Amino acid sequence: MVSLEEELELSMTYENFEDVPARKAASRRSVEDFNVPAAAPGMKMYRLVVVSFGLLCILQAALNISLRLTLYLEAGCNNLTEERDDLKRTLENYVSQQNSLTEERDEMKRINLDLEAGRNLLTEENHGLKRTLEEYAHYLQQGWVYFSGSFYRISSTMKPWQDSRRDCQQRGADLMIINSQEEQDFSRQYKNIIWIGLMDRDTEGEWTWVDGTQLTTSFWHSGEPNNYDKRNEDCVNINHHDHTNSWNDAPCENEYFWICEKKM
Ligand code: MMA
Ligand code: CA
Repeated sequence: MVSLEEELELSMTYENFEDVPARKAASRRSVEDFNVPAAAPGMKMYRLVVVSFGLLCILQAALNISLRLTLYLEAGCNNLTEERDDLKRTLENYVSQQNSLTEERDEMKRINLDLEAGRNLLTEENHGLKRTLEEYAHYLQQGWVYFSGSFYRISSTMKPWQDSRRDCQQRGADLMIINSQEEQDFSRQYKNIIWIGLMDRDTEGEWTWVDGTQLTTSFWHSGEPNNYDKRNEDCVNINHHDHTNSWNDAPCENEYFWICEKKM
């Protein structure tokens, strides 16, 4: 900006180079023009006010923009936070759902294993029952008589005790072992003298069943066992069918009928 004094000075400088009368007139005019001392400070103030106002406007606009930007960003941020929390919840739900599914699957696996084991047991049992059934069918077809868990067969020929036993063994059985009053009564229905699976051949006086067990409940006829007439009577038969106590000891070489038992 050029001050008034400077302008005057410039005008005076021009006078040296240009047309002097014209310069003089201009200089006079200039002095007249600037001869209003009250107008300069007002103008300054005016300009200052305008500039200040402008600056204030710019500041206000900047403040508005920054405020709006802040609000906008804050709203966006809140939205994102909500969205993130939503996603977190969804993820947690998925995780817990997956955990419960995993547990369910493991439980199913255990149940499946149990069921498989159960099925295997049943299959085994089924095979066992099949074999038993086939055995029952077999002995019934061969004419054996079923009584209280065993099949029995009376021979149609007579043999010594040892040969009788061998015959039973060849049929998958052995000579009869009597364990109860019921079995004893059952054995008395056959009216011939019949060998049973009892003897004291190994140790005299120590009566042993063919399965290796010692005699406990006995049904000796009165006076027996007696090794009659100092004979070696080491094998036992059912002799006195009309008595509950029907057993007699006799020489093993004697030939009698015999009764086989197949325990089922
Ligand atoms: C028969 C024989 C013996 C038995 C007596 C009992 C004669 O012999 O069976 O073993 O002890 O009878 O009288
Ligand atoms: Ca005897």
